[in-house]
Amino acid sequence: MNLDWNKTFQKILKSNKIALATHVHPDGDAYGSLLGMWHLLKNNGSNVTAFVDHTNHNGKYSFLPGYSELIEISQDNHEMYDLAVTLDCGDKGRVTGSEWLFSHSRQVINIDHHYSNPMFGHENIVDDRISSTCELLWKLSVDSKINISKEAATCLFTGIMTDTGNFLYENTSPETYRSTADLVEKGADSETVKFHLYHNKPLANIQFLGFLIQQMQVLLDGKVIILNISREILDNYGVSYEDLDEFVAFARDIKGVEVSALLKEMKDGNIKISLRSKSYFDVSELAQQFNGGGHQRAAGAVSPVDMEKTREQLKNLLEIYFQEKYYDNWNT
Ligand SMILES: [Mn+2]
Repeated sequence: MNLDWNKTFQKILKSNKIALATHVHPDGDAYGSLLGMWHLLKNNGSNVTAFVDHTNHNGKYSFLPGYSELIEISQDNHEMYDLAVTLDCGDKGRVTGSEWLFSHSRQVINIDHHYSNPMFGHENIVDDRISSTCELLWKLSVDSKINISKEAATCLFTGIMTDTGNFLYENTSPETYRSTADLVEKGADSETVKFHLYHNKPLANIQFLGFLIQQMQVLLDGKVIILNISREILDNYGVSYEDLDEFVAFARDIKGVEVSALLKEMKDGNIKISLRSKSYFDVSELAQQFNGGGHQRAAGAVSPVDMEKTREQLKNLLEIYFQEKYYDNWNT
């Protein structure tokens, strides 16, 4: 671990009034790192507030300890913070209440693991080789010898589980397993996490999955699957935004598929693109073609043109990538 990062982490521990935030449409690593950091700082005696935007959220992560203490971001809040820490945010625009947060804090520290992170903080602890922001927080805590409470451990454990796809993805290193073992030893409530994330799926989601499977488009000799979801369909099934991740992962897991894409019509008419790949395709590069970003195996972007045009652009780009960059992988 970079020595400067430990210094930066010490600086957070010594700061007076701290605001924490994560990205919009938070996932398990976002909530896990936000609440994990909140518990670490509370235990350290810091004055800390964790901010969220719960709009369009179904409370999938409301079992996490400290969830009810999260504060909704509000433009009416005129407090100034000595320090803001952003967690798991791949760029400044993805930070919840980004403008408000940057104008109400004297300094911003960016803690993240996205490969395309442009280092938007005054100081940055960004390691794209690590599985999750939660694993990074675990490492920073262990190196600075601060106490990890069982509440903090449960939160960090959750982010590691979700960002590694339960240790299936190649971002899972020996250190990832060590961090998880250590968190369980420190009291992480793995049973509760497993129940809420994997054994408690809403029936509507499974029915929706049935619909998606019926209408999925198999392209490029079965190497690619595209799923598209109109606003109307999503409303009809009552499936929430944060649950869509598992559907795109489901399509990627099919034999022979390298890339899966989910195109979702948003309220403003733009199309949200979620991309996943299995073993060699760098989908963050593909997402960048749509001004998005992410990781090599999971990335996303927003397209300003309609569903039909977005799908055509995506199809054409995929074809070019497979013919040029990934030609050698074609028959594998
Ligand atoms: Mn993450």
